[in-house]
Amino acid sequence: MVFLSVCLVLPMGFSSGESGADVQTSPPNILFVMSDDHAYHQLGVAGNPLIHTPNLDRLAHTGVFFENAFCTNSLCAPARATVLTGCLSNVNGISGNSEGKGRIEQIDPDLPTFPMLLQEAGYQTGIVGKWHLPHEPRGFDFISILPGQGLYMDPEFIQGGNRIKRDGYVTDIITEMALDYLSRVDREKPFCLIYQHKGPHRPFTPAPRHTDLYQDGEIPFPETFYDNFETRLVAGKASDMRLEESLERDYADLPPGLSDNDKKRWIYQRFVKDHYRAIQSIDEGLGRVLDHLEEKGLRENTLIVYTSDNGFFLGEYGWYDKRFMYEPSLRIPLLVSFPKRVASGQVINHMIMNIDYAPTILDFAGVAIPGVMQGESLKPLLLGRDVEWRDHIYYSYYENTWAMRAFEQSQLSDPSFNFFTAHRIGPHRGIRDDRHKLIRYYSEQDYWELFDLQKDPLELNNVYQDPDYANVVRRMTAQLSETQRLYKDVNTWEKLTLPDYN
Ligand SMILES: [Ca+2]
Repeated sequence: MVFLSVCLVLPMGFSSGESGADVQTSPPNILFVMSDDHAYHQLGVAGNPLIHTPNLDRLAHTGVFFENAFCTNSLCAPARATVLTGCLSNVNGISGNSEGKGRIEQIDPDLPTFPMLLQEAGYQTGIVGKWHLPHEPRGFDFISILPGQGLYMDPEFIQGGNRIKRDGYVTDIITEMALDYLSRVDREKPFCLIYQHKGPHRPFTPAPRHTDLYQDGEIPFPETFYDNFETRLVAGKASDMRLEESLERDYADLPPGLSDNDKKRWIYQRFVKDHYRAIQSIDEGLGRVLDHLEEKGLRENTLIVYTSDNGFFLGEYGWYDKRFMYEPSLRIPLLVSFPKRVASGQVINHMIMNIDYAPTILDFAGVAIPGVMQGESLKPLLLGRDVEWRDHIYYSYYENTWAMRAFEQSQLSDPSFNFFTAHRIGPHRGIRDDRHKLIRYYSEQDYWELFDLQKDPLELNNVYQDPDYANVVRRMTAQLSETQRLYKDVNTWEKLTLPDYN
């Protein structure tokens, strides 16, 4: 494989780039925890006064809370591939969610992933929980994963080539698997455990013990709940994102006879509360895992990362789901704790992308970061060093590109084909700095948006045509082109192949 020639494994006992008092005595253990569709602001530490996340907050307080972490393609499978490879979708090969849709996609088998490299470096490696990629996990000694999306109650897991049904609630079972793995690790070798939840993904099912949480009172409605999309044409067309149009069928107990507005408000309350409730089990599970690591004396030398694959709209713009480059979908929670090396209680506001995780983990493990990885190690930031850092982040969403192209070329005989209509959101890409965000919907008659995040943090007012912003548009358009070249995200439209409809 290509990457073997570039994979330089440093001897165990020394970490890269360290000297003097910084020298490590043993490589760290890695615990990578990822939930599915956990929005950034659903954290106590992010300032949410309603949600109860004592253990996520505990992780932040014993480590670092990143205020500006972003995904690069807000969708489940692409985000997972990006996390593993440190590469954007256009490089790693996973551009959309593909299971059951007739597409054959996999992570480019020549690309290294951080678990593969850690395994080669002598780590014991395991993955439990959600995987959601169309091929078997590579680089793990132990695998127990949900098939596809998996089920919330009494789910099956794929383990050792067999399907094993487990009784109970999926988040609790995945936590038990993580605890079991941790109790069995060989203490003579470092471990890397990838511990990934299905929750709080749709259908947002809480554990039975949590169904009454947040029962009293009303979740405040977002300021943008009744957005009319006056200056955002593509967003205005995205009817599948609307709560009342997409989630009605999820709730058999929706009271009959409600007006459209009351229905929208009822669905909002129910779905947001269920989302919060599903996070409760994730938080409880994390608490048990942290307790276990502390009891076993493993906490100090374990690098723990908590994140979500993508952000989520929780009623903003009257929407659920993700996909768009707007803040609720773009921004992700990111907590990092490593007591032995990283000072606790830090808040870091540098702009982070999910391509940075793999390089960071390898860097702390003392394993050379392959040149093909597109992210940057966060290690200097975590160690409090003064470093040059990127001043903008990049985003590129692809799903449905092939379907839209096929439709335009009249190759789809049935325009109501399910995959085409579901979440019909055009591919788009853009950049965001600390003040502005530029988005290009390149298949929608080349439609552009510019937001002034300082004056308009809710992104309601597209100022792309405003003469006052002409210089910003000029500068950021050039910067977008440069960034596309940097990340090799050019001509993607042509690279995508059409599915076989027969
Ligand atoms: Ca997701």
